[in-house]
Amino acid sequence: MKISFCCNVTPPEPWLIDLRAALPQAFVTVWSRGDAPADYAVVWAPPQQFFDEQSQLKAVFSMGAGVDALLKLRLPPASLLVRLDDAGMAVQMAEYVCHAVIRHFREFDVTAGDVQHGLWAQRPVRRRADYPVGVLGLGVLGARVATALTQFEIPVLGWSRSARALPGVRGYSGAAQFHDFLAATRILVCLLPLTDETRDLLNRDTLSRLQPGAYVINVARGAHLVDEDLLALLDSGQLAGATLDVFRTEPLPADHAFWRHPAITLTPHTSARTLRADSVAQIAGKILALQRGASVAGVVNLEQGY
Ligand code: NDP
Ligand code: OXD
Repeated sequence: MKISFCCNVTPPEPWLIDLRAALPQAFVTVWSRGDAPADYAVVWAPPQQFFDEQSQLKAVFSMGAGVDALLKLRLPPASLLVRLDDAGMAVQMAEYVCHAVIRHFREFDVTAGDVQHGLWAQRPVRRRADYPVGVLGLGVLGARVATALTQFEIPVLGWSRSARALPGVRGYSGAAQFHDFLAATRILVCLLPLTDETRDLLNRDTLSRLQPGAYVINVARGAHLVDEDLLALLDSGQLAGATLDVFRTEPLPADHAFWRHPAITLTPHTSARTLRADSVAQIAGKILALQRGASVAGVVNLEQGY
């Protein structure tokens, strides 16, 4: 069995070592032009030429959970596209989002600023019931985040395409319930995949439907959010602030207004990192399952786009 590795954002050698250790029967190489056909590919942001040459792949394994960039390419018609299915990302995402929600709800940034100025000032106590958190997307990551948030006794709502029942989470589904979900949300978390249906979903109209003084946390993809609309709503005071981990252009250009906006906290696409050991274990297990003719989780539905 031959596995081709194609990724130029991380040194390949540690991945090759781990893949070879997990699949000693496999021949694992870094792809170069003109290579012989491989059976499986492990990729992040490959060039189109990779798929044009490797047109007989049985399965393509994404080194991330989001496959929007891969779906812009022409994939081998007969190959499965398999995304990372948690692989250690869900707990990181839960840490990141809970931290952002609590930092905002408890006004820890304001207190830190007061302390820096030598000020002993206790903030008025806020009621949890006044800060319902709405999670867009209740998949592998969104469900973990929503469930983690319930531990803090904050009201938690979730929105997904199909109805999802999670203990302690008020579920909304489909376009018909989207506006009701927004109207009931004060802190909005985006964990949707980027598809034709979800691109630009966080815009002036939808963000204006949130409760007054709402807070936005985008950890999914930059293109979910219309940057100018967020800035306008922050500047008008309709929104209280935002924590952003993902951007339309990454790295975020040095002259982008998000860098300097006082109500925006930003991080460099770091909310849930791909963990090599967990990812290799998951990919190797799935390759063995496919070799046995078994089905695997995380196969992307190409029509839905996630
Ligand atoms: P999943 O595919 O497991 O979950 C997607 C969820 O979104 C599902 O609940 C799905 O509904 C819902 N959904 C999709 N389209 C719609 C729609 N049109 N309307 C309503 N709901 C919709 O994805 P993951 O949880 O694994 O990952 C989510 C995204 O997080 C990734 O696509 C990626 O972009 C991003 N990500 C970001 C990272 C970072 O570091 N910032 C790291 C990893 C991922 P249903 O349940 O009905 O199918
Ligand atoms: C992913 C990501 O999709 O890192 O896994 O954003």
